[in-house]
Amino acid sequence: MSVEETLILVKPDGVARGLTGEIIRRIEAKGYRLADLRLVAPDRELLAAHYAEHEGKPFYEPLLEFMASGPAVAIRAQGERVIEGFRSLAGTTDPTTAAPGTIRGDLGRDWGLKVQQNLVHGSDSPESASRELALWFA
Ligand code: RTP
Ligand code: MG
Repeated sequence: MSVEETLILVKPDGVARGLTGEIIRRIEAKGYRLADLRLVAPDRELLAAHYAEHEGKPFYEPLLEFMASGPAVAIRAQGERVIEGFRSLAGTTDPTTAAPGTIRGDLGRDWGLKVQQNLVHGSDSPESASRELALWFA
């Protein structure tokens, strides 16, 4: 058994579109446990720390602007191999190519949207998870 914790975010587009419940339903249906949950209006400092690995990339500024556009729901989720498992539930980064059955594949819209509007975030390693959980649940 490898019980892990991960940070899941329902990004501002997911909250604004009223998809928080549907996304949480999928997380719970998979059997993951919600250990903590909060609505957060992230400030620039939090977003810059969260996305430090992307600083300098062309999509960095639009990404921070989008993430500051409205509240996000931060979730501390627990489960066996939840880090990889949630990323698989989420689907590939770009919703236009994400597989059906995934959150981004089923719920992401394919016109008029930027890649960053992909509904959810999930930590990509145990190190990222502990770093990101400390930021969002400070
Ligand atoms: P996440 O970190 O949000 O779970 O998503 P990810 O691993 O699939 O994507 P990552 O490469 O870490 O990128 C972080 C977020 O930046 C936005 N992005 N925009 N080319 C672009 O315009 C572009 N590439 C990435 C997405 O919101 C992505 O989730
Ligand atoms: Mg990532």
